[in-house]
Amino acid sequence: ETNEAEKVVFSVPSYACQRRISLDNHNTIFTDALSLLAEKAELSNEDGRGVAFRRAAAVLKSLPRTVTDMEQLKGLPCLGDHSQRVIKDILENGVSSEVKLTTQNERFKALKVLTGIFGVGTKTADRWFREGIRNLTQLRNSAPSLNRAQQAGLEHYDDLNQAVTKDEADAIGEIVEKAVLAVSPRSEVTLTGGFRRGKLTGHDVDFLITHPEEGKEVGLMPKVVSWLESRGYLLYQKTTRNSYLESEDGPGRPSSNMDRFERCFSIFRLEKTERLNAKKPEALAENGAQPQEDVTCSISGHMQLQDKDSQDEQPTGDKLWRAVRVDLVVSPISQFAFALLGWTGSKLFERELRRWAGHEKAMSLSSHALYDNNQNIYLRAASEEEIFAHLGLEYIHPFERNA
Ligand code: DCP
Ligand code: MG
Repeated sequence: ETNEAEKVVFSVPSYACQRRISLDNHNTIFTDALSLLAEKAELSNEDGRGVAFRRAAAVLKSLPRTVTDMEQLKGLPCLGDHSQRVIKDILENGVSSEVKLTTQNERFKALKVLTGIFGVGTKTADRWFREGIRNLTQLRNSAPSLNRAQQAGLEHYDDLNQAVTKDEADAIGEIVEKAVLAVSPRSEVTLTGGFRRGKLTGHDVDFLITHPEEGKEVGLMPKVVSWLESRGYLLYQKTTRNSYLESEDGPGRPSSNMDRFERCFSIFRLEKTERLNAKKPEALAENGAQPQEDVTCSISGHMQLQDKDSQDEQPTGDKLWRAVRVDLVVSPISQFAFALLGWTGSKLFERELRRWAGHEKAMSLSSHALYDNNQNIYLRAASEEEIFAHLGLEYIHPFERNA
């Protein structure tokens, strides 16, 4: 009977956007290894190799059960020689020797720590590594010039490298919604990114903001940011303005994958409430705060918590707040479906959608629009379902975009 199971041959379509990939991954032992090797490639500027490993991992994520025999991989797409060697190594030895070597590699370890700082990319991390910097202590002591983002990133390093929970994402969602409705009552806020795909944790929280009336979203971001800033919710923010209309490459043909929406990269200061920090109910009691259903998101809650600022100075060692990375994006309603699809991810799912559009349909997909290069027209869409239909793809629910 076990023999029977081992003979199971899988069939998988070649583009990740044709597959339903839930969070229920039966092959983490392989996909963790392949993802780590993708990361190693990306840290070495070998992007092509990185994508190859990510595509291989996405094939294994889509399988209905654990791979137990190399025979089962016959006919599967995206599994190159290198990925197959890694899988074989794990099947035979329980671990991949290449992964083991990588995790012990000085450069890999250092670049992981350094690129873990918000605002630090591979190029900067690599320069620091070549200057002999291997960790945060050495970085702090060598005092290279840091930009404002990197300073904030270094200051909040531990918080920002601690996973954000869904509860924390929801608490921030309520604050963002309050801010948006305060400055523009009919505007709408949507949680995107990994949390929209059903993930229970993430490295940040992503929101898309729009207004039901075209044009009314203009000027929204600075007002939202001011509202948040004046109430002490932002530890850092940098807003980049919308450059879509002035871009020369045209909406259907963006020069890069980077979209041109007005975007705010921020670091939120999130108060730890009873709800978010059930382990320390005494912390609130000590500060004289009344336990409340939803302290974080009420104005009164914020006032109480401001009182606590003085308490932060006390040598309790327990911070009463944490830093969380939050991305805000504003889209006009006419582009909302494209922005939602583009900001829900996963990154590989997005890349595969664009590859499918270009190679299979002669269309150009971005987070702003879909252009048909045969008919030379833009294809409108008011929902994600319509975009999948234009692309000739079966609709894939966000929960199944975890490629
Ligand atoms: N995205 C994009 N182009 C960018 C930035 C992001 O297309 N320049 C998309 C792809 C991502 C999504 O937006 O899936 C959100 O970006 P994140 O980096 O936050 O990725 P996730 O939310 O998927 O992961 P995590 O849970 O780690 O935050
Ligand atoms: Mg995210």
